[in-house]
Amino acid sequence: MRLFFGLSLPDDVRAATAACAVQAQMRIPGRYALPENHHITLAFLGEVPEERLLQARDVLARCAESFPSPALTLDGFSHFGRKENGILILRVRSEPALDALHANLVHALCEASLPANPGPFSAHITLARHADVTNGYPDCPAAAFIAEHAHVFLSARDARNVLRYTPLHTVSFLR
Ligand code: 3AM
Repeated sequence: MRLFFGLSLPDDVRAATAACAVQAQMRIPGRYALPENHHITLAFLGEVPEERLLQARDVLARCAESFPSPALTLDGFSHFGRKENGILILRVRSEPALDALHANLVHALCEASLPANPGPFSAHITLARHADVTNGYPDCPAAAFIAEHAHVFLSARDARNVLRYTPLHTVSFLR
């Protein structure tokens, strides 16, 4: 099973990111993600045997329980890669910064002999791939929330071959 660790968005924030994506589509061609798939990746594992899922959850739980619930702010559009064919994202600011959590997760995954992609890490929400941002970005209203939970997500295609990110396990941050 293909797994990653991440944060889900509260309904009002997801509505805001969906609205930003609608605005962006008028100016920025690309392959847009389903709004229900909008999320913040903390660490990407990749293929993990099903019998190791609970070990992956325990790694996330141990790292999250010592990390204060992060306060997150969406910080406008940006992109990774080339302007003509890149990944359209919303930048995410976090207090405390998620970089330390990402580094702890990668370290703990390696210690548990689970796969981990070491990065580079930059907190973001992916809106579209193969995006052409040469005409610039529209405005995106600010949105903020506190994440109290993190999830082990399954990345899998459904019966209609649509990619879905499904939270399989939920763990709590330090309050
Ligand atoms: O949408 P974002 O960027 O948050 O890009 C993939 C997505 O993140 C990333 O994992 C999330 C769920 O699929 N991803 C996919 N393959 C990856 C890889 N080989 C990867 N991240 C790092 N290495």
